[in-house]
Amino acid sequence: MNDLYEFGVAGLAVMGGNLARNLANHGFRVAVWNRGWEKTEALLARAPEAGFGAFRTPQEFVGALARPRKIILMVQAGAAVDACIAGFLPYLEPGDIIMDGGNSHYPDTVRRCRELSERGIRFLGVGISGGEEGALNGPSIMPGGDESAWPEVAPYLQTIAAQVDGVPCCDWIGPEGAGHYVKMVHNGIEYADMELIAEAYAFLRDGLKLDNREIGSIFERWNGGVLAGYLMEITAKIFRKADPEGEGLLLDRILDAPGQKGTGRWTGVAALETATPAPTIADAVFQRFLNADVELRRRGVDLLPGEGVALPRKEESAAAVADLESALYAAKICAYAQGFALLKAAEREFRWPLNYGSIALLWRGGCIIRARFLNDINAAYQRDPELENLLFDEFFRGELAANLPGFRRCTAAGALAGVAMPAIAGALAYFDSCRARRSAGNLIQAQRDFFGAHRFERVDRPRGETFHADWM
Ligand code: NBP
Repeated sequence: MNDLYEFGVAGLAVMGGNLARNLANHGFRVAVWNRGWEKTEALLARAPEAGFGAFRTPQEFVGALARPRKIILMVQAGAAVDACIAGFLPYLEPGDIIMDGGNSHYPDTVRRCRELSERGIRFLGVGISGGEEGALNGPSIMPGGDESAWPEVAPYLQTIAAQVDGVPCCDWIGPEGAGHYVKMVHNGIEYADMELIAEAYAFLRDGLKLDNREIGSIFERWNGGVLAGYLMEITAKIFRKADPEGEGLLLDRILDAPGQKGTGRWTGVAALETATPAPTIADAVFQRFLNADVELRRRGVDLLPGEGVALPRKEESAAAVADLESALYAAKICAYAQGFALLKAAEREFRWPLNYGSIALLWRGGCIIRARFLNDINAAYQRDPELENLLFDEFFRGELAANLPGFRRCTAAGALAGVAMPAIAGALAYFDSCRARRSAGNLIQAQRDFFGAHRFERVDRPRGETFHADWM
């Protein structure tokens, strides 16, 4: 049995290849397989020291693994995952473990968990964040599914994960699709974080008319404070990257048409499906669509009016920049509050018990949204594991109170200057909606009852008792 491999990696593109190397770097004996041989060959050439066992067929690959077999799939989400499972199944035995480390949509993971458990195979949906660099040096790992498999794979996954303060950024999330759901929400928050930073850039560039050097040093300074995190750090670096093909900054030569692969959209859909307000995350997705429509915007420049009101001159812009920092921080708190509300919705909807504080901890390292601020979120859930909304935590209430004047002034300034800042403005509206003693929902109810006899509740009667008025 000694010549058998202890862990199998299937799918050797950037993520799988690097994850396999990460495992080998930690001393694990790893077998690898890829549908086509080219990627296997390239990996063997790139990492001869890893001692991989490389196999050409699913049968040889599965046969080379010690039982219970532990195989992580690192292939394209969707049909490729089902194809791999179908290819391995004839050679697997009850008790074997398949992990899907790709960005699979959580309903697919729920389905695969159920289908495979009928065959006695233990399936895990394992969210992995951190891109190719994270896969090699320590990603954030979010495993969910058949919990009986967790003690057997934990020594591998927790060893290769990022470590922060001696704690691995990998812990058990919950049943069935919980791991991939949490990864999806991570990506939704990532969309929001990126959009908020991009809106700050737009405000500095188009509202305050600062130049790239000035904007870069502002991001650099912010990365030393409450906004510190990986995205802020790489943003500051982007402002130092010269165009290798000519004069000036590379950023100025990049077409302003953002792409997306769909996980942000899934988060927006999950918010709609679970009736969870997540406007900042949804705005981030919508804004990518709108910005990607370069042709529409080109026509809009000619057709639409809208000269903004000039903001303070450059020399007097320090106060506006301070307000922007407040707005960015407060909006970020709102975006994370929405993300954690989505996790709470999953707990309700799917009966997946989730540990919010632990989820915040495993996002502290390895992943794209890693930031100092996640320690504060963990502390909030330590204070109250059942916290209804992150905004209600005492620490965050204090932070919001301190930053609210700047948040409001900056949002107003952006609107006056004609700079589109939907995520920042939407976050402020979310905040104000969460604190509205009396919303405008009474008028909506009146309208609904007027045109559709949908009935309404009265403030002076018990909840649940409904009324209809003769509006004419
Ligand atoms: P890709 O998502 O580009 O997928 C390529 C891999 O899928 C290749 O190994 C390819 O094999 C394999 N594959 C395909 Br396509 N169809 C297959 C099939 N029918 N049967 C078996 N294998 C098939 O790879 P990646 O960028 O390394 O990402 C892997 C997973 O990790 C994805 O789910 C991705 O969303 C996720 N992820 C990626 C990142 C990132 O930064 N790239 C970050 C986090 C998560 P072939 O060589 O034979 O074509």
